[in-house]
Amino acid sequence: MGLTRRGLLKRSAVAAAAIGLPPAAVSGGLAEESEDRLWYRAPARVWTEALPIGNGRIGAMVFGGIGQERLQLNEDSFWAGGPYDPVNPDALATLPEVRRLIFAGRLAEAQVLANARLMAKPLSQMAYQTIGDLFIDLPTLSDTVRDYERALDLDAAVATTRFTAGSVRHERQILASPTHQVIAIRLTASRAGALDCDIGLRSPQSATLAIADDMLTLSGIGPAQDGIAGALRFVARVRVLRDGGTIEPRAGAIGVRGAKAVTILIAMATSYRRFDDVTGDPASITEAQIDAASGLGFARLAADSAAEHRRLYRAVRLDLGRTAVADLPTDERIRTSETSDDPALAALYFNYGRYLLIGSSRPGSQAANLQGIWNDRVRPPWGSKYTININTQMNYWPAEPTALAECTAPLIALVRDLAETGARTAREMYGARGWVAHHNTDLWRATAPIDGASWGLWPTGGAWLCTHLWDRWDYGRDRAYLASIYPLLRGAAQFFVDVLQRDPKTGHLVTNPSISPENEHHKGVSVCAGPAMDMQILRDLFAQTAAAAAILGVDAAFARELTATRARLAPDRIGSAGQLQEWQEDWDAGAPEQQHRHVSHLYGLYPSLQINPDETPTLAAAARRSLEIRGDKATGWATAWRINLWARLRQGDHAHDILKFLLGPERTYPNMFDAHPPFQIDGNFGGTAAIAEMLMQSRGDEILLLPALPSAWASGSITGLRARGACTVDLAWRQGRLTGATLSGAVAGRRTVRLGDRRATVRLVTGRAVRLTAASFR
Ligand code: FUC
Repeated sequence: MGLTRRGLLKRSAVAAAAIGLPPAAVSGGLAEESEDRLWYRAPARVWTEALPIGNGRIGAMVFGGIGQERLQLNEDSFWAGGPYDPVNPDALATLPEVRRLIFAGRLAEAQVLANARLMAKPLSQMAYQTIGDLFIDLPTLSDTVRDYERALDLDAAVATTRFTAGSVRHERQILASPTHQVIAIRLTASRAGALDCDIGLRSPQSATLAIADDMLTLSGIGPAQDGIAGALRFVARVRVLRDGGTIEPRAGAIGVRGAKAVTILIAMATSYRRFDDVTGDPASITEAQIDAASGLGFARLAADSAAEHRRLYRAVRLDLGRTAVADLPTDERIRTSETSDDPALAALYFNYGRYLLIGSSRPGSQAANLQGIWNDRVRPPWGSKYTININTQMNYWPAEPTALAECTAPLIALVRDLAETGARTAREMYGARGWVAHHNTDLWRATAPIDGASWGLWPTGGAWLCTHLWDRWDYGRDRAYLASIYPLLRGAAQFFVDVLQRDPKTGHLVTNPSISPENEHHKGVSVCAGPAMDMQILRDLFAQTAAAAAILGVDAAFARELTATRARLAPDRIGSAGQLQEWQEDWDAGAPEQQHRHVSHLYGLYPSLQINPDETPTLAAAARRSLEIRGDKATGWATAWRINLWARLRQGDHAHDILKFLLGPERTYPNMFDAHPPFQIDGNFGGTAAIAEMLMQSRGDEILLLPALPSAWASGSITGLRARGACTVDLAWRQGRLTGATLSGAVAGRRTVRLGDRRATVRLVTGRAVRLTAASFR
């Protein structure tokens, strides 16, 4: 079919030249087409074979059918329910008794009481929704065609479908424009007059469809859930523009006959403005978007959209080498990946992760939820919402190191909202100042504990999110930004200053009540005081808040209070199996699920920098022991977390073994979406972060080059990685050895660069690159 891919990317050669290598070091030749693509020889039969496009806010899953094309459609502010606020009115009065029972060791009783009187009502949160589907029926095409191929070009952010029917070559290009806020579809036929199609919209929502001339308008209202009425109005508009032929209304569709080409534009919006305001006007928003895009033409839409996508996507280039397997269609590569030698598949997974983050989280959009923005259900798994005891955080792990800092804007905006809704939960549930968020939130920014105490009674979700706000500072070093988020850190820290309890057994300060997400220490019992993860998160929160106050020259007394409170938090402990203890007491060995997916107590090793082989080798060894006991294989996201942890322990081959499992067919669907299972996007993002973590790590002013390079990636290069301290790092290696590195900093200063046990001290000067070779290290 002439469709297999040959040679490596031109840009890899350019990247190699930029760090002083001959192009041959990374490239086997020049290619005319992007290597960064997923491609297939048959249409998608199921949703997890379809290909995602997205502009952060709106997106579609493209099936690539022949006689019928299907685009499943999403808009990221379309959720069930409406503004609601679920604090349990009995909680504040019940809290002292729950605390007392926990400190008395009567944990099962405490859990029963917590379930009865602390948890939110309703007990669940609202679910993210699908808008519905666009169908393009092509009645004159049979399903027997030649030279079929569908692909997703990650660099251009375009999904394509191509085939030959009779003597006519058909082609479709589909994109979600970040610049013009429409999904645009271009259908062409190589012979004038050969294109016949009927374009229709269907929705599982309560909605009506209007057809007028060249426009379909679907208007509806979101569903109710758990007694919360559906409050969001939504509109999806489709405009059909043709080159040649005729256009006519048909039953529930717009018919085009005898065209040479057809352009279809889709706009979608809801009435959501804020968690407490649903007065937006989706009818006029979508009308204006469609009108503005209609005059531009597909070529201009595609060029603008690709340029804006590439501004972010091309910031990083990764080459891990290439074998002949890389010529195969993507689904075949995934199917055989656990036994094949396909380093380029890991690079594709990394590129896809960055593509997915750009496509599901951009300034002005909602934060990427459990499925990014891609969901075909009205009752999706776990509501496709924000689980903030790991999953939402993992979505953003690759953002800073892989140069997508801009994509964190929606997460920061989410935390800004939580600081408002969470202030009420802090006050009414805990009688505390500041703000709190438990293990889940949704579009309405609900913050009270849900789902039952063994999942939801965990007060540190918001505090963990705050560490992402700090990381944005640490990677970017923008003081105005730090000033803008400081009140959020302060409020999160304030809450814990008010609610921490003195453990009568040890005298340390601990959270109470809490859990170690979502693990049971005894059969059926999770509630406890001071799980290791809480203590670790609070050490970060207090240190980062105090550091921010010092940098900004504000709140000196509060910063001192935080430093003093931090010193009284219960320390990490090592248990009888040599493991890092998950709880204050050494319950680990008797806990019912030894291989539990969550590895909450290892937060200190990754993503936090508190535990590391240099400064805390004993704790790092204990963390390793815990990791060995937990095992390598888990759900998608939990597998990805383990890879990051092994990378922090600098065990490249072990990390790579687990990565192989993540990329295999049990944890990766044919469309490369992560399989929890079912689909959950966090594994994609955690895997992407892990690949970066294997190649480069940074801590304070230290940068570690190739800290966990596996033997399977003997030669390769990466450009554009970001280290803490506003520094860009390019690297190349051959036969497992560094051949060149380039550091360039936006902030001047000294950096210690490490290669294994050797070090090089580098003085960064703004705007000037520093080049290193293996010989630079002593
Ligand atoms: C947490 C995890 C589950 C799942 C859910 C969305 O509850 O323990 O595995 O990922 O979030």
